[in-house]
Amino acid sequence: TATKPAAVKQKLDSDFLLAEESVSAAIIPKPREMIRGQGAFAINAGTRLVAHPDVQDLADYLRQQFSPATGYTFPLADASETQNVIRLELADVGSANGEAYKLSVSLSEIRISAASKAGLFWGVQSLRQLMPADIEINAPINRSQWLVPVLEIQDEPAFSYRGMHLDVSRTFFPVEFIRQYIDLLALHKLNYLHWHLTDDQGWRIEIKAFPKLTSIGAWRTATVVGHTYDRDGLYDNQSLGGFYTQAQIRELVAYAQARQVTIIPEIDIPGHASAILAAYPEFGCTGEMADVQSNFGVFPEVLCPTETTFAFLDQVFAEVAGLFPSPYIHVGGDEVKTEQWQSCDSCNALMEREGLKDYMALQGYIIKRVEASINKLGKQIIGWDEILEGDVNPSATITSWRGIEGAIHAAREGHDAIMAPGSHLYFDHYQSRSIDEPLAIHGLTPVSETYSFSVIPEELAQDPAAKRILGAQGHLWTEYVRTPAKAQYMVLPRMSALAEVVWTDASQKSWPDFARRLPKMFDRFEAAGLNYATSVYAVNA
Ligand code: TNX
Repeated sequence: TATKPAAVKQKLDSDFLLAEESVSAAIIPKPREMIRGQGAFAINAGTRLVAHPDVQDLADYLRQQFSPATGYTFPLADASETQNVIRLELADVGSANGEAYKLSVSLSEIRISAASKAGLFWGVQSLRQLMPADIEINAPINRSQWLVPVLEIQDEPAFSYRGMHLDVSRTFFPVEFIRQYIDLLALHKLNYLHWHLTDDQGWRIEIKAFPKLTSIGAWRTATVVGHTYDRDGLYDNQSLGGFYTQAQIRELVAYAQARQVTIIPEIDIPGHASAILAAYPEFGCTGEMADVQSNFGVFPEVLCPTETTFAFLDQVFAEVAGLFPSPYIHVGGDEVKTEQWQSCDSCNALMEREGLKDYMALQGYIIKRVEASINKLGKQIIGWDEILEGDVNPSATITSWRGIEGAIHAAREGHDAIMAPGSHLYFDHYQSRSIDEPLAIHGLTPVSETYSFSVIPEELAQDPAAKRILGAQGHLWTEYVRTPAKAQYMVLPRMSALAEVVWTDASQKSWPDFARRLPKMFDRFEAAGLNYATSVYAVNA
């Protein structure tokens, strides 16, 4: 019998296996351009890496990601090697977008090219999603090869800000979970983690100059009144509090950096200040000690705009800036109750002196003072959309949560803005009407609703201000999210929908197409041992 040339034989083998295993190219977020070819590349024990010394960190990441399940070591090969290699190369890919990448899979090699490490990293994520789902299993899988379909991808994100928020005040999550959350962002090509570190229910970041913020402010007692944290019966001592040490934060920042994720810390001021005032009542207007709150709600505790308070904030932000390389620090500014300012003589005197017409202007004054000192630390501020009411500087970026109007208004006034409307992007809401949904807050935000969100609203379609909309982010507030498993459930798969909202060009979004790719993502979540919601299949979803 005639022997077939090796390449033909490999192609026939891989076609056969393709049919057997139905190799899939169901990538989320959907790449800009993808052309499928014939056959598949087989990653096997002989597969080696070609990576320039400049991108060794990416080669290491690839091994960390692909070695546990495959058991392969992916040793380095010489750049001249053309058979059975995965090649990572820094190269121009003909796009002005710094995060663009190209992924070419042929029968003999996989090549990922990009002008930046970020681009290469996103290319590796696409490769990851082209591999069988059990690549996500954190234990050796007995397979002789891992097929990747032959194809060409040219891809780049539509928006530069692609974020997820996480509230660790209402529920303190272990470092391990924060790492897992960062991994989920990376899988979805999301590049900002807005880390809500402080609130009435707990201060979660070690500040050396003010140790009581964590020795007192990170812990609450379990009073059970009204909307308690205990509604779904998952209350335990562990969830009473905790905080991240500066050493842990540095590790998490490095972990995120290696995954192209920038962590933006939020120190929520001047409201949501109960935990601060439990530790240091002298920074409040009443002088009274507050409780670290055990219940859901918006509380009257606010910081008092005195020089002592500003000096305190300067020190806090200096330590925060030293820990996070992020160009941004989020300063909160949401839901400020003004009663304590109203009955504070020095506040009223200050308003008189500064010509501040109302209490929102007083909040604006505070934000502007804080912005000036944060700018001196080389950082920009972000604030929730309420800060717009206080006449803040256009240099402040706005997170628009009470709808999209805040962002539209902000963009027209010359602010950068991030879309964050609760209606589509709050993942603490219910995902379906199913009776089986676990306890959630507020409204109903099915994954299809999240998917339908347009980052650039019609109002801005013809407006040059549209370029000020940097992108969008999803949120996980955790009043009713008591465990990592429930946190996973609430964000998956809405995070997958968000990924497509911010990465994929609006013209290429298609719900039916997304819904066909989603089961492959579920396979991945399953393999990774993650909890996720299948409510998308519920009758009334
Ligand atoms: C409003 S969104 C809040 C949070 C709550 C959330 C619950 C925002 C800036 N403030 O304090 O956790 O609603 O969905």
